[in-house]
Amino acid sequence: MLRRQFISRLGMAACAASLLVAPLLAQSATTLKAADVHPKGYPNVVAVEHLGQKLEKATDGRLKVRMFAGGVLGDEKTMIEQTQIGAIQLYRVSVGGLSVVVPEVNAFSLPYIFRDQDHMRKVIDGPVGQEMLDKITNNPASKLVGLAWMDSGSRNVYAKKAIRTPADLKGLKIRMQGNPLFVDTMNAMGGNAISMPFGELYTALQTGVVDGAENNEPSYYSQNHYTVANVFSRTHHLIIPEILVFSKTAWDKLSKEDQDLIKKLAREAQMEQRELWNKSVADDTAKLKEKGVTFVDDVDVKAFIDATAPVREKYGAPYADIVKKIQAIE
Ligand code: BDP
Repeated sequence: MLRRQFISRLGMAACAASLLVAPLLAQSATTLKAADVHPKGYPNVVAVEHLGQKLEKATDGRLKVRMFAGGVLGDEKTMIEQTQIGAIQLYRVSVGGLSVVVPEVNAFSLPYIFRDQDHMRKVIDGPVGQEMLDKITNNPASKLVGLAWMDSGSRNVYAKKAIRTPADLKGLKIRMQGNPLFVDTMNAMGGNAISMPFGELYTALQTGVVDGAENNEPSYYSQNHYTVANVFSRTHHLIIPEILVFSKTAWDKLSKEDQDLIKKLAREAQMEQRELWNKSVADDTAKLKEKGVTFVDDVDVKAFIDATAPVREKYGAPYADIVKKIQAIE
């Protein structure tokens, strides 16, 4: 009797447990978590959401993507780590932040390495871009699969005053992404670099912890930085693309067919994001002008190119072969 009661209780408990666990398992088996520091509506976020919708349709709902936008899962560094351990499956990251994990990507983060945005696009769309994605995937320490590229325009300095020459940056504390290459770049440009996470920058600008920062128009607009630093000087010192990566742990659990499908949709997202990007830069620039932001176009770019030559040399030297290939692309 006692034994029967015990078994039936055990059965009930197991049943209750399976009711609890089954949906969780089903959910984690089919719902891929995607993350971004940018908010909903930002081109990268929209492109990944569309990828998710296509994936859901192509697999009859077997694979879905749930987007966690706006940095709700942490800053870039934390989210890279979460992707490596498989807590996030799909992550869009700036190559600037990825060099901690795959040092070679620094070749794409050198100041003035790309002649202009078109040059950068040709590189990422072609064999050199694919080679870099493969380097990410094949590096066992990365624990990431390099899926596709995204555009991030060019980065420009913004502060409360115009920056036309290296002398204009003298004495200004400028926030950079947390990568020694960027810190050296800003110091070579004439400013005093301070690195901090993206999410902390608005307050830092507001409270005067930093005097300025640098980024593209959509980031400057969507983060409201223009309200606290309203002069945007087109220094174009960095044209760093962004990467869509997949957690290797999660990737290895997918079938070859699903992997191929995700790769194909990621390449489509790369092309779609570019269109969204172009529109966003144009729209955001117009809105920023309406809000009274000053755009400085007569920047002495040559002076900044010359000033950063030692940085290109120092950080480019270990990847001279990649640098040569980039430069050879017309
Ligand atoms: C934006 C990138 C984002 C970076 C951010 C930054 O899209 O990935 O986190 O810059 O400056 O342009 O940290």
